Amino acid sequence: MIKSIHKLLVPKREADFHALVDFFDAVGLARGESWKGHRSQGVKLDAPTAGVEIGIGQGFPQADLVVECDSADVLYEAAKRRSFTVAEEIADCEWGARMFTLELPGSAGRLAIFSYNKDWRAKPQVGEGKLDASGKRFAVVVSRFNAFITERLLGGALDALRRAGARDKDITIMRVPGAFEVPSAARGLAASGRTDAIICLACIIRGETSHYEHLANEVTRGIGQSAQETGVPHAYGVLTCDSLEQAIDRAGLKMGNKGWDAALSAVEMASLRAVSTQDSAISRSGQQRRSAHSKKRSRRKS
Ligand code: INI
Repeated sequence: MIKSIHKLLVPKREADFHALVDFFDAVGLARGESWKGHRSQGVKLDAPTAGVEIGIGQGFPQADLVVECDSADVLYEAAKRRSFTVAEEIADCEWGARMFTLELPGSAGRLAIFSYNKDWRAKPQVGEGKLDASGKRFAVVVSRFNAFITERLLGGALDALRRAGARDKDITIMRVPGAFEVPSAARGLAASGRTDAIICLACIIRGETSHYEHLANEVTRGIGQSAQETGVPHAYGVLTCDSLEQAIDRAGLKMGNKGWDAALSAVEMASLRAVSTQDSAISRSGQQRRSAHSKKRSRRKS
């Protein structure tokens, strides 16, 4: 059974290696495992799904690698801000998408980035949030207990918010003593009406006693209750771990950064909230993605 697919990039110069890692980081791929040995080093950057798409005919992107994202326009702006080399400007595609192409650092080829338009008629109505934080206000409640971990979660969350387009002036950070204080602080912020979503960050590590269970249950219940009663999305970035090692893995090492994940959930839920309060804006999207060409074919049939 195949377990994964890897597109291998092996630039000649170390500077290009770092530029490529930075590039794919900026484009929004998630940091996976990395290694450094005597003869080589490497980093894996993961996408939620990957596969081989085989096509024939015309209209395909001229690129060595193609990624689909939520909003090509948002990523295009981010790429410009980072001064990446744009090979093809963003444009509408005949197969119902927006797409642009970037040169990869170190002459490693080209990357095409696209997002499907949300106006395709033949789909069921599905409300879906975008990973676009522009114009939205966020609050991050972060526990000082286990600060070694929670500061890393905070770093991941801020990075994700900024990359999704949030401005620093629209982000409030509230530090609290421990996980137990997170729900009440979040509740106060939600009630203020000045935030579109709240990101709750803490780290609870199992000890010898049942303290852990009580604390974890209460914090989870409190955050959920605040979200449900105020209607303001709360993202759950609380690590509940058996050991410090497990926590470290989830704060930027092997298992990604849960602060980053929570921030993106907050962005999506803030956007979904905006969508669900305007019925007419519910996008007609979300059906299983089909390839560009199968879409085009079915369009022609209809
Ligand atoms: N707070 C945490 O955030 N994580 C923990 O693991 C933890 N443990 O194990 O005790 C913890 N305790 C402090 C608690 O959250 C409150 O701040 C404290 O009890 C004061 O109300």
